[in-house]
Amino acid sequence: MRKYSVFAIAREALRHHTGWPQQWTNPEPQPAYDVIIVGAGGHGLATAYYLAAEHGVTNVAVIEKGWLGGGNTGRNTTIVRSNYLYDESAGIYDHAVKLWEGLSRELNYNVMYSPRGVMMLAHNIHDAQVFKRHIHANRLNGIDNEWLTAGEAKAFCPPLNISPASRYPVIGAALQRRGGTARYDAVAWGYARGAAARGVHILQNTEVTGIRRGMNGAVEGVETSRGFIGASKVGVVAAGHSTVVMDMAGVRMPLESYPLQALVSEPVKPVVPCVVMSNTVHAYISQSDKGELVIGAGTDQYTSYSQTGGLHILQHTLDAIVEMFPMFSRMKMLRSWGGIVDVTPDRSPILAKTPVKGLFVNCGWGTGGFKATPGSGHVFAHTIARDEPHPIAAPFTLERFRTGRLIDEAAAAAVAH
Ligand code: FAD
Ligand code: PYC
Repeated sequence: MRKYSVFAIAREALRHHTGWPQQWTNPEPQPAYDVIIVGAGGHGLATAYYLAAEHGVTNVAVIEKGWLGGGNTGRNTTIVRSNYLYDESAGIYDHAVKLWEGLSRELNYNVMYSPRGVMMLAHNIHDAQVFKRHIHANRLNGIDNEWLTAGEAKAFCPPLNISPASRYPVIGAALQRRGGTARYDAVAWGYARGAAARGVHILQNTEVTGIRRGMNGAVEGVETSRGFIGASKVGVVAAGHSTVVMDMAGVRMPLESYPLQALVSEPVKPVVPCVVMSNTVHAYISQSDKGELVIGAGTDQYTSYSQTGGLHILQHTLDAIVEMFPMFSRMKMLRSWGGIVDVTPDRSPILAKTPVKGLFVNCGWGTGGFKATPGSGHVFAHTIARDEPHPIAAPFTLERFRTGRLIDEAAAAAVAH
């Protein structure tokens, strides 16, 4: 015979006769989380970290369809710089550089931020004029950037070929000394560890397949490959797939997704002391702490969700690298890979509230969002926690594509698209 405790009998009697306490008789469906972040890339994890660390919002889940940091965060060439043209961009990208400077200490995790200098090569008069305009604009915003002659560029990066006989001769360069590189996976893991230590849940191998909205239109949570998970706020940080995820809530995004590729060489002793970029020949190079030359390409010319990209793009990139650095012509390439970047019409990000109550979006970083990771997470966390844009995020709205108040950074994006 089944036995009942005295307490259970008393509880049932109370419930039967009085309906008290409420939660036994009439359970209110409570959202499981205050905030769900879709996407455990650097931006999503940084957002979760700052929600917990700066806003005390710890009932947060980061939901990732693959493994954390396995998207663009784990596929990029890690160039960090803030030499963009417009004041709005200076605001967000230099906010990020300032956070990079103290990030290893903040996270107690070595993110290997290395301000070794980013040098952008000018190959013709137009390049020189564009870069000088950027230098002046940057300085007005308190951001370091300086003009180098071709000889000074070579002194800063000795393997650079500045022969006037080359097909695209180097006639000068813009140098941001505070620019540099950081370690991609350390950034993801550092933010993940910091967020998890404050109570954030990170659910990997869990794909968001739908965004549920209630009768009043507000967000109620997300459908996933493991079932429904409730939340009163959802932040979509799913680079490359932002249109797909936002479509689940009925919000159309002004984005196109393109493959973008990179490759690394066999490791060699230190030879490239800085980051060198050329928008004109579409290639950029640095050297990792393991000794590999890290080389990046332009985007493919067609939209795609393929994490590979055309072989001819890599071929073109290597032609360009060999032209700038003939001494690398016999080096062997070790591996190549691609990521999917989502690009807005003005090549600036969207960091915003949306027309759907409780739904926020952080996307459109295109080919250049790694550098922004700490700044983006920092201001996006503020936007979600306070339900109003952080002043630095305020210009990066969805509405600008309707009003025409664009932030056109195509010339500063650095990669052909
Ligand atoms: P991601 O790291 O891509 O994270 C988004 C996550 O969302 C992914 O992990 C994905 O799996 C997940 N996701 C998507 N859909 C779903 C779903 N339905 N459910 C759950 N999870 C989902 N930027 C620079 O600043 N400097 C560079 O040098 C640079 N070089 C680059 C080189 C290459 C080859 C590439 C591809 C990109 C480069 N970038 C660079 C751009 C930079 O990598 C990205 O802008 C940045 O990493 C975006 O970070 P994220 O956290 O937003 O996205
Ligand atoms: O934004 O600096 C950049 C960059 C370099 C390569 C890809 N993006």
